[in-house]
Amino acid sequence: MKKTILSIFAVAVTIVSSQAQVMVFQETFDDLPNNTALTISNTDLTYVRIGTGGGTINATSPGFFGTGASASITQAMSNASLNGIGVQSTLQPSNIYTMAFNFRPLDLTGDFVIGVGAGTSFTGNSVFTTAHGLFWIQSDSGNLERRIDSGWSDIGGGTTLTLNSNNLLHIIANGSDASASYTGGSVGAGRMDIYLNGTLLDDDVAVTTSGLNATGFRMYNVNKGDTAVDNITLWSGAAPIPEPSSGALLVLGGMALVAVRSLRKKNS
Ligand SMILES: [Ca+2]
Ligand SMILES: [Ca+2]
Repeated sequence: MKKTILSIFAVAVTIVSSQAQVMVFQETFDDLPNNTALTISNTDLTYVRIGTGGGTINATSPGFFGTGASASITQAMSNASLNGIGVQSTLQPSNIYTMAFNFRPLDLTGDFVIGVGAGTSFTGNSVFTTAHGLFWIQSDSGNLERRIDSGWSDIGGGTTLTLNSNNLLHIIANGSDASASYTGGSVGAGRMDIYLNGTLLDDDVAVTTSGLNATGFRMYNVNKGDTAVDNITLWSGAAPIPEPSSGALLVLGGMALVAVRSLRKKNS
């Protein structure tokens, strides 16, 4: 009898973990013509904002990541309010969220900020509210940092991004009160795993706000933290980093692109 109960329990656990991750958002920008301004109509975004300082949030085609277009968020000047994109309050509420996206620093003068969270302050245009982010991460002039209470802490003990380099950030944030597992790892209650280009930089570090049911995301730059982004994907639940084979293909694709570009330069 005991054995039967245990088997049933094992099946139940399997079902729960297999349902744990649900892709709730993906935007590849692929079909947008070069220099098209991103809007909430021609993308799945619900928030596209250019602040008082001007600048552009445009498609770049061919993009920086694969064959389709990518998006570039740029500012005309520093000391201006934010330029950014996101989805407000419409994603499936969950206190465990995974976010993955490609990004490429185009200007390391300022900051590029990424958050997954909830609430009107979270998606407001002024200073963000720490309490409304399940997590906040930023590139502070190229130094990767995560938000802790009222300050920032270095990711991976200090990680410097290179100008015009292609990167893949993958964050698994668990704001629930129980540990969560995914293929290749696990993340404790109130903790997150942060991968850059497939390497685990921070293992089980504190999320910004535990217990928060996230319903949106945003990414923006201030003070000219100009950045190209692509393949923005969010899952409710803990989603594993892609298989090494597809990751390797991505890197190989990037290298091929660089090779073609340098070849073009030589030939021109
Ligand atoms: Ca794309
Ligand atoms: Ca972990």
